[in-house]
Amino acid sequence: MINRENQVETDEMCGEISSDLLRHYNYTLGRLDRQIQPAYLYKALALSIRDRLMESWRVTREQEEIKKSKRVFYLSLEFLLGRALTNAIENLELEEEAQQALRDYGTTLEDVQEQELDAGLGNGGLGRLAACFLDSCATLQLPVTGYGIRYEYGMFHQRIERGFQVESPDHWLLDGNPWEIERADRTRTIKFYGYSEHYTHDNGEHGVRWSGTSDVKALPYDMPIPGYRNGTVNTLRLWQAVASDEFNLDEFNAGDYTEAVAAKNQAEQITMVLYPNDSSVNGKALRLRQQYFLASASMQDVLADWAADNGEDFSDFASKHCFQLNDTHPTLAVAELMRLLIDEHFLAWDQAWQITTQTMAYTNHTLLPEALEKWSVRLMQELLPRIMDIIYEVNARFLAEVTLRWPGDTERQRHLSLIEEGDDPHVRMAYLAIVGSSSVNGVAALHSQLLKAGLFKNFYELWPNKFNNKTNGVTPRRWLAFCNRPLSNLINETIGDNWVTDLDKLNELKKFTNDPSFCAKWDQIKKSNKENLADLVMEQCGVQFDTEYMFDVQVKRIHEYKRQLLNILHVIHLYDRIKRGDTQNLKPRCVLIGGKAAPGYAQAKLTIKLINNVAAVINADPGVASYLKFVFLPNYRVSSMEVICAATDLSEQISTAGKEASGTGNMKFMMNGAVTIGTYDGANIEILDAVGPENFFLFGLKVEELPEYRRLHQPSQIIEQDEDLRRVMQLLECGHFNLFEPGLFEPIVAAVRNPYDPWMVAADFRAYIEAQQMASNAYDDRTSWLQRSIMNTATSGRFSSDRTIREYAQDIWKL
Ligand code: 26Q
Repeated sequence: MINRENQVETDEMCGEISSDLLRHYNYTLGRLDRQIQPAYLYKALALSIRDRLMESWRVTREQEEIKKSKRVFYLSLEFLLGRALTNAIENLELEEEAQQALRDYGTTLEDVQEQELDAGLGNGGLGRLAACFLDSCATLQLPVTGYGIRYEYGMFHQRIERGFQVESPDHWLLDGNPWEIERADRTRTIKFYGYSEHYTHDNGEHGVRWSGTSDVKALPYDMPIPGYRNGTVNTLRLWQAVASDEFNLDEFNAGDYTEAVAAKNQAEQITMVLYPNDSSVNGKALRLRQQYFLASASMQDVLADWAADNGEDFSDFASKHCFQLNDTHPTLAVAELMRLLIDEHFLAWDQAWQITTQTMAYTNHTLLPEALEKWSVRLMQELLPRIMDIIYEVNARFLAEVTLRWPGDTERQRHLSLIEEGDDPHVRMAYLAIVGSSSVNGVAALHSQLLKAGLFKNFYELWPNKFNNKTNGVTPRRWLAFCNRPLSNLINETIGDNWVTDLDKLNELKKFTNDPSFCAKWDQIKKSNKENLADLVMEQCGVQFDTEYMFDVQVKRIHEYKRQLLNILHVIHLYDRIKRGDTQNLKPRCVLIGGKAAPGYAQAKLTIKLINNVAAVINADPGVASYLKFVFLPNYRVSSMEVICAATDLSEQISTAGKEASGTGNMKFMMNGAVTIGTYDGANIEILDAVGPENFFLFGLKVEELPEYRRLHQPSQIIEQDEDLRRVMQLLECGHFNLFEPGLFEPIVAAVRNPYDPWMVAADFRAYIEAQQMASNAYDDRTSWLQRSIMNTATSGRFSSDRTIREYAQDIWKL
């Protein structure tokens, strides 16, 4: 239930937005400009809006303290928030007043919002999911706090030079962040290095303390998370590393000033930069430091609040707390909670373990083996000796349990051990998360199924009840109501506005698929959204997109398993058809690909280069222009998706089956009336199920078919026997797209021809081309296409993160 009872009158504190805006401009920011500067206008508006959040924020916090109800903490190394201004304004229902105030300055909210940099504190899906979840928790008025890291540099900025990705730092805090509040009073101390010291308490009992450490301070910054028009404002607390005085003092005593400053740098490095790899781990010590830093600061923060109210009585702690681990990245929280309870609050192991396992819950986001975190025991021993002790002890007790269940089965013990043995033993973080949690969930039905059958099979046999599914969702506020105003206005006129907090209501749109006037409006809105995207493409790529053409879009991180390459092969195939005059049935398209490649991922970077080279050939050929445009949109991020998803006709979700855990872009496109062309993978399966096969272009091998096909896979034979694929490969191999860069794309050609190609590109080519032709034909019949588009929006209710969060709240958090 959404209510407004804690909606606070802020009138006493705030005047009109327009007068506050002026006050902040002149006094807070100290500007005396004759000519209004847009960057400062944005800031003054943001501060005016923030003022209006403050009172509700305080009240939300106070009411939580009074209620003493169970609280949930969402622990994540990433929160990909994007922009905050429009989101806050819309959630507070201040749009008209803000627009009115901006009119005095001859500008609009749309223009001012462009001044805000995205908060890019995440790589992609996992980070954006955390942001959507916080939005839903605030909207559902659930007592959920986010804990994360305040990276000085977020996700890198991508630009394209000579077709290649070039990264530059994203110094997003350079001009200050009007949305954050520093909370110096809540600073925590984080230990590193040192050793475990055993001692005897006064009462004769044995105790351990972590001594001889180098400490780093964790300084929190709070960001407000407003709910949708309900007076609730939750908190995202982001930790920044600051050198501690003691840290410096030691060095000063040694008399070396420069060493001291260097040490300060080392401490503050911890939160300097977000690691930009999203699908493989790198084993860097700094990343481990980040993970422990977040885990320790957050667990100390929660325990300090508890101890302030309850002293050393932890008997009720487990019933009042839940910690949701966003992948294994914050999993050291399991060991850290044990350490704090045992070493600092003097609980016995068994009580501490019961509290820990009852409060922790783990979400897995990947099946790719290279993305499973493992940390070298040697590294952990050195950096976090006391934590390593605890992990060994957890493992010993766990393996004893395994032995009881399967006596004498040493093979199974070896497989289940938290430590992967060998020359260089490693801690298996997913195993620590499973053993330390009461819930383990995947992020789409297929994914959760595959976890039980494959990766975590042994654990599933041991604890079948821990395992569950929570299919991802996205917030319908940002991803429909705010990013697609024209469409949401039409929906409001047609079925009312309850859908914003009850997305299943969109089902009522089904009735209008045969209403010509409704369909005409739907068509018109898509067209005008396409004009916005065409403007962006012109500005960023210098290519003219024609809004009559089908807009065919794939935006996501660049990875081989996501198969941007398959998309490129289709584009080359269309180009080839045009060049050889096979244009019957060929319907015009604008194809857009966007996304960042991890800086160390050579094949992904080469894929970007190939897109740009193919695009250059296609867009330079006047004979092709009436059928095909192709671009790579640089620096894909949250704020570009807000324009893109509203303007897309065809959504590309074409991963190799079993590789995409869920996908969430697929849901944003669907909500905005795009039709999916996709494989039977992740949440695509549930999208297909919701919208029906006539409104989805399904193709490709299924998970259960893959092993057999892999065994027999002979790409060169497929190429030989498929005239179209042969011609496409011919164009690639003869250097048609790299006349002056000979051999450049050999690794890509080799990948397609590789009989062990893990991504099975050649195997799915024919099915993909046929599905694409069906999509083209369908688009050509505009009336039925509109029905498909409406049906996609109408059946997207299940993919609201409100639904997902209700499931977490009920099944895992027990709120
Ligand atoms: C780990 C260790 C060291 C450095 C980096 C990392 C790291 C960072 C980010 C590993 C993975 C990620 C991000 C993964 C991710 O975004 N996964 C996606 O999660 C989505 C939300 O559940 C799913 O929809 C996608 O299918 C999944 O790929």
